[in-house]
Amino acid sequence: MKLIGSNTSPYVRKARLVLLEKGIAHTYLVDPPSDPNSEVYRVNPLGRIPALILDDDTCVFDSPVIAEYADTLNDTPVLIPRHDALARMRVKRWEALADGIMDSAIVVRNEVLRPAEMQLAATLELHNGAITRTLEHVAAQLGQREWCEGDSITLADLALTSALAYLDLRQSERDWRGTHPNLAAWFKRMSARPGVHTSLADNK
Ligand SMILES: N[C@@H](CCC(=O)N[C@@H](CS)C(=O)NCC(=O)O)C(=O)O
Repeated sequence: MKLIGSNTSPYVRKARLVLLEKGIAHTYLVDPPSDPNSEVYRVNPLGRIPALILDDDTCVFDSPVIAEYADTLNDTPVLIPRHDALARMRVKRWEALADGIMDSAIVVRNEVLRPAEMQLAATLELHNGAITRTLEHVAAQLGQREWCEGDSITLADLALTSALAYLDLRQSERDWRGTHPNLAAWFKRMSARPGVHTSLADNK
């Protein structure tokens, strides 16, 4: 299978982290939609990455669908609980929080790329506020636990890792480590995992 993406997309990083963590053989191809010849336009009418192209040319998108599909391919490890409906919901809810941080950070990124006189302060405030509140929430939920949910790694950990890596890339002025030392310690532990380490090497 082939994962089409870009190194700066947090949704791509999340999908890639799932494939790497589960040891699923794949080719990772940097082929962003900013290139009008990107293969993504052939396989995903939305023209968005990540897109996972299976060997029979089936295309899987978007990142929650890729994560869910990939998780069914093996049990090493199971990243989304299979049988406990509440635990499953909680993992998916962590993913929604992480994706929400990514969504808001991308809105902020696009806004600050506009000429200063065209930037909407209300938009920046709204989305930076959402990120700040969500970081407070996830830090409180995590506390001193080793994993976001349950007693082993799940999609929740990989999604949050990707969201925080994106803040490092685009909002380096945001001192989330200083504000939330427990998140910083958890992220440091996550970063030592081989798959995370590989994926963070190109977070630039
Ligand atoms: N909800 C989608 C979001 C995907 C997305 O917006 N990807 C961005 C890159 S970060 C993209 O492809 N943007 C190109 C476009 O929208 O034209 C997911 O989780 O996969």
